[in-house]
Amino acid sequence: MKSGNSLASAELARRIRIHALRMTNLGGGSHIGSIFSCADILAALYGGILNVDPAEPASPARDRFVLSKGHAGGGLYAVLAETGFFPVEKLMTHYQDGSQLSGHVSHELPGVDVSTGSLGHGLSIAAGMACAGLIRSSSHRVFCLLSDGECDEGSTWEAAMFAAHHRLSNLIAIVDYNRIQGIAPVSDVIGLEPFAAKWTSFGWSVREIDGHDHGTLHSVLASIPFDPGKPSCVLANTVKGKGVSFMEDTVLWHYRVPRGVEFDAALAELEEHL
Ligand SMILES: Cc1ncc(C[n+]2csc(CCOP(=O)(O)OP(=O)(O)O)c2C)c(N)n1
Repeated sequence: MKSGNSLASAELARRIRIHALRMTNLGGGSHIGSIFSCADILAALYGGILNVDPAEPASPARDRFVLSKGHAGGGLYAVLAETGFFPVEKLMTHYQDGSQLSGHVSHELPGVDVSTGSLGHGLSIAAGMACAGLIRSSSHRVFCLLSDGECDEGSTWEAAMFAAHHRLSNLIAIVDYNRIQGIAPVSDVIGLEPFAAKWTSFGWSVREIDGHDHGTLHSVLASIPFDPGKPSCVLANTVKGKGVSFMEDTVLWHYRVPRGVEFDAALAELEEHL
C-alpha cells in the first residue's frame, strides 16, 4: 500500500508527464522519453525531499538541485510550476521564441540555480557547490540528477573522484539508468556494468532502486547520507518513456514530437492512470 507521501508524489509525477506532453506538442520540440524517464524522481525530490521554498527560491539555506541531463528541462519546469515557483500557465511557452523556458534548462527561472544541457558538466558543478557548502559549514545538500549517457563521459568520473576525495557527504548523485541514449542503447555505445561497483570503487556509498517506485524513492532519499564522510549515489533503474505504453523503452521517443493520434493516445493513457 502506498503511503500518503508516495501517493501525492505519484500524482505529481503524472501531472509532470501530462504537462510535458502538452508542452512538447505545442512547442514542437521533445526529449519526451527523457522527461518521462525521470518524472518520478523529480516528483519525489520536489514532493518532500528537497528543502526548498517557492516563496524564497534563493534562500541561502535551500537544498540545491542540478538537472545535469538538462535536455529533460520540460520535466523540471513542470515540477517547479506544480510546486509554486511560477504559474502553471507559463509552461505552455516552452520552446517558444523569447521564452524563459528554453528546451534545455535555463537559470533565468526562479528555483533554477544552473543552466544545463551540455551533457557531462552537472556533477562537476554540483561537487563544487557541495564543497563550498562544507567550507562555509552550511547545512544545505546538493542533489544532481544525471543520465546514464553522461556516465560515458570522463568529466563525470573526475567529479566523482573529487567528491570522494573531499568527503562530500552533502552531495547526492541520482543516475536515471534507463539504458538508452540519444540514438542507441547504452550497452551498444559504452556499457556501464558493473555500474554500482564502479561508483563504490570511486568512494561513493551506493543504493540501487526502482526509479519509478515512489515509496522506495522517498525512503531511500530520506536516508541520505548513506554513510558518514561519503557522497551518496542512487542508481535509479528506470524505463525511458515510462507512463505511455508505446513510448516505453524505445529509442524513437527520445526526441519524437507527440502529435495527432499519438498525442491523443498518450494523453488518454496518462489521464486514465493512478
Ligand atoms: C555534450 C553534449 N553532447 C551531445 C548532446 C546531445 N544530446 C542530447 S540528449 C543526448 C543523449 C541522451 O541520452 P542520455 O544522456 O542517456 O539521457 P536520457 O535522455 O536517456 O536520460 C545527447 C547526445 C548534448 N546535449 N550535450
